Amino acid sequence: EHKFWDTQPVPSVKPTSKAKKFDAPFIPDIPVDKIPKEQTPIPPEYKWCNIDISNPSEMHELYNLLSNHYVEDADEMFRFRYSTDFLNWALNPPNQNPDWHIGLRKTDGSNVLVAFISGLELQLKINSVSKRMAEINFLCINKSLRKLRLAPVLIREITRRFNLSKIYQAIYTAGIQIPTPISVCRYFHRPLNPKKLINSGFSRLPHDMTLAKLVMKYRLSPEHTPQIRGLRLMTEKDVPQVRKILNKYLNARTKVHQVFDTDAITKHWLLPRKDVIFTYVVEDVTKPGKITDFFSYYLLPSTVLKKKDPSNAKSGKSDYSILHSAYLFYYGLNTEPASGVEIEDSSISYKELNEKLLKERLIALMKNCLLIAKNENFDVFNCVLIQDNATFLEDLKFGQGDGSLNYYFYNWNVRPFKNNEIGLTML
Ligand code: JJ1
Repeated sequence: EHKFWDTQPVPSVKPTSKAKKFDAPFIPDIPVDKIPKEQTPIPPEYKWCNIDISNPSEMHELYNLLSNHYVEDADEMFRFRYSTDFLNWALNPPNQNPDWHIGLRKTDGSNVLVAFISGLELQLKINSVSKRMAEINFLCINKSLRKLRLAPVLIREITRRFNLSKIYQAIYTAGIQIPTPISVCRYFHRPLNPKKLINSGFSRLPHDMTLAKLVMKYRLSPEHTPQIRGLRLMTEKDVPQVRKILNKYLNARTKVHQVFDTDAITKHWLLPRKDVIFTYVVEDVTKPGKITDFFSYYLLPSTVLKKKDPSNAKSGKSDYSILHSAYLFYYGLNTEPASGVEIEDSSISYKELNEKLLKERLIALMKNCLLIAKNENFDVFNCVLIQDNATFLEDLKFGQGDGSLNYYFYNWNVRPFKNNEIGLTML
C-alpha cells in the first residue's frame, strides 16, 4: 500500500490499462499561476526553514540530524556519517538555489531541526532526451517523528519549489523499494582492512578461513600492483580534459547520466578536496599534459552502531567506532577505437577487441585505485553495480553486499534500465 505514491506522477505498481508514452512526462508542465504560492501546510508544531549552507552552525545542525537519523543498513548496524565538509560539497555546486535546502524546525521555542530534504538542478540525459531535472537527496526525518507522515509533506514542498523554477522532473535513489524503480543496483564491497571489518560486524569470517588467510586474500601490495605510469592527483589544469573524457565515456556507455555542461560543474564535482573527494588522472608519459583516464572516489564514513562482539571493540589501538569507507564516484577512459592494434585472432571483431582492451584498462585502473585507497587508510572500498563496474568486480575481489540502491524518476516515464546503462552516481 502506497497512500502517497499512488497520488504521484510515478509508475504505479498495479499495471494500468492506459498505455503511457515512454520518454515523456506523466503529467504536463504546470503553468506558474497554477502552482501554490503558499508553502505546503504542516502541523503547527513545525515550521519551514532554509538551511544556509554558508553558515557553519546550520551545517553542524544538519550534520547532527543526518548522523543520528539518516540511512542505516537493514540490520541497523551502521549509519552514514556525512561530514560537514562533505555536505558543503554535495549541496553546493555552481548555480544552486538556497530554496532547495529545506528544513523543518520545532516551533516549541527550541528551534530544533527535525527534518531535511535537498535538491540540485542538473542536466540529465535519459536515452535520447536531454533535460534539466532535479536531483533529490538527503531526505531525513528525526526517528521519533517517523509515524507523522512528514516525508510526503517535504516531497510536496520541494516539488512545488522546483515547479516555480519550471523544473517538473526529478531523479532520486533510495535503499528501499517504493513505486517504481527504473533500476535496482546491488552494492559491492572490497575489504581493505579485513580485520576491522570483521570486528565491527561489517563482514563475516568464512567458515573455512582463518583471519590470517583472509588478510592474505585481500592483501594489496605495490609489488603485485605496478603503478600505472603517469598516475597522479587531478589538478585544476586537468578540468577541461577530464570533462571531455567523462562526457564522452558516459555518453558512449550509459543511458542515464549527467551532462557535465561546464568546466565549473566538472571542477566542483571532481577536483580533489581533502577528506571528501579523491580524483586521480593518468597523464600520457609520451605526451606530457595529455590525460587519458581518470577515476575518483569519495569518503563517506559510517558510524558503527552495534558491534558484533563487545570484546572485540577495544582490540588494538585502531578506532572501531567509525568505518572509513570509500565509494567509487566517476571514472572515464578514452573509448576511441583501438588503432594500430593487430588482430591476431580473426574470429574477434573490433567491437569485441575494444571491449577486451577496455576491460583490461579498467581493471588496471581500479587496481591502482584500491591500492591508493588502502594507502590512504580506508577500511573498505564500495561501489554500486552500475556503469562498467561488472567488468572488474570479480577480478578485484569485491563481494556482494546485503543492500541495494534503487533509482527512480519523478514525472518521467521510461522503460527499466539494465545496471550497466545507469551512469549517474548519487552521493
Ligand atoms: O553496507 C552494506 N552492507 C554491509 C554491512 C552489512 C551489515 C549487516 N547488515 C555488507 N557487508 C558485507 C561485505 C562483505 C565483504 C566481503 C565480501 C562479501 C561482502 O553487506 C549495505 C550495502 O550493501 N549498505 C546499506 O544497506 C546502507 C543503505 C544503502 C542504501 C543507500 C540509499 C541512499 C539514498 C539516498 O540517495
